[in-house]
Amino acid sequence: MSAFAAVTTGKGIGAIAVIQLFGDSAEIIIKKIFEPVGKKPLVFKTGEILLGTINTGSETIDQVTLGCEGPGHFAINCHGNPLIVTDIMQLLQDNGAALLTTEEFLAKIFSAEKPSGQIALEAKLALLQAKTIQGTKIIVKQINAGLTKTIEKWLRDINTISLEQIKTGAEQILEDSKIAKLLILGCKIALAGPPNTGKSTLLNFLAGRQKSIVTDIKGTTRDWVSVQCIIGPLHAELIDTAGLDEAFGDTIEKASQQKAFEILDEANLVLLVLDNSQPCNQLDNHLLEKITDKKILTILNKTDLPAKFDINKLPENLTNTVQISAKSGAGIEELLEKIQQACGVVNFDLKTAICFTPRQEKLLKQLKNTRSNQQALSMITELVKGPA
Ligand SMILES: Nc1nc2c(ncn2[C@@H]2O[C@H](COP(=O)(O)OP(=O)(O)OP(=O)(O)O)[C@@H](O)[C@H]2O)c(=O)[nH]1
Ligand SMILES: [Mg+2]
Repeated sequence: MSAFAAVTTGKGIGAIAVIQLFGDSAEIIIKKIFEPVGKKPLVFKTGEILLGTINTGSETIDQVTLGCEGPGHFAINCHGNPLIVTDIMQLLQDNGAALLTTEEFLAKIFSAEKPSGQIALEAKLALLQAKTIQGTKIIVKQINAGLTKTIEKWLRDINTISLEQIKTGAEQILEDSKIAKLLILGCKIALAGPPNTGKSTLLNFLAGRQKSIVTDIKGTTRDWVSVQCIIGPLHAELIDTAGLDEAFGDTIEKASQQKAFEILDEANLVLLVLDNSQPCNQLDNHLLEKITDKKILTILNKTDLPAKFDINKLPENLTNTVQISAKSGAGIEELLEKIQQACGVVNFDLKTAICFTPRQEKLLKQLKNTRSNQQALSMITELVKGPA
């Protein structure tokens, strides 16, 4: 006999909070702690809502409505004061319920609903984490199309398809998943470059408010500053960093530059902001070395001033450029387009087969390196059914 409980509304103060209880012994627990108004005999019918109180035996904790969600599944709608919620959770635990996080709880409910396979179950859970509507759509498409369809085809054709085809297919899914991940979980975009090029001005323009301090003194930004913004289908965290220049020297500047490099390491895309009104020698070698492996979009800023920058002198990996004036907003539309292109999300087909959990990713990586059809078959089966 077991029961599981979780708070399924958001954390913090609210008018109401919902605590859900599920499992073989859920009904027994509810009978112990819930008293209906009017002391009617307790009969639970799926879909019914009862008004009553939650009691410890010696005292009443709260007046609640109790939703009968299904056999052994209840929703206690209590008042949203976190202290009341904690007391009810404690009472449920004292009566034998295991306390779970929302995700853990939903995983139990979804598995009990017997979804049409492991991928459908994982999709339901992954939907909770998606940052954009586009992201939720991609996940939903994996249930009846996308990943599921590809796997079903592999299984159907397992005797005729070559191992090479399966391996290439797995590789393609892993590649496409990198783009889908940006759409589902959001992306980090770092603004980097030499001091005084207009990184903070650009961040403020994109944020629509004065989030970062702007001055004409080199080294104004020290600590990093970030804002969340929507760029087409992307949920992006834009991060302004300290200007990078080897000539700089005090301890604080070194620390802020170190932090800037750490941010660059984690970024999905680097916006390298250069000053179009200054000559090319502003490019710092140390910075160039640090971003060799990154996706880079080079921004030539301050186009409202006379140009001194020779675009032809840019190294090969920096030639994806866009010209803007962060001060006037000229070129910003093109910049937003180019960010989406650089992230590969323009016209991304939502039905593309992708993986969206670490379990799926691990199995696809194994599949990519598999050496026999037999091994491939067991990996594909595990992918669709979950661990044996
Ligand atoms: N004319 C012109 N000036 C700009 C533009 N963008 C920024 N500036 C000016 O350039 C100076 C530096 O701007 P910031 O945004 O602080 O530059 P930064 O790259 O963040 O500088 P650090 O934090 O020192 O690395 C300020 O005086 C801005 O007003 C632009 O598009 N045109
Ligand atoms: Mg700055």
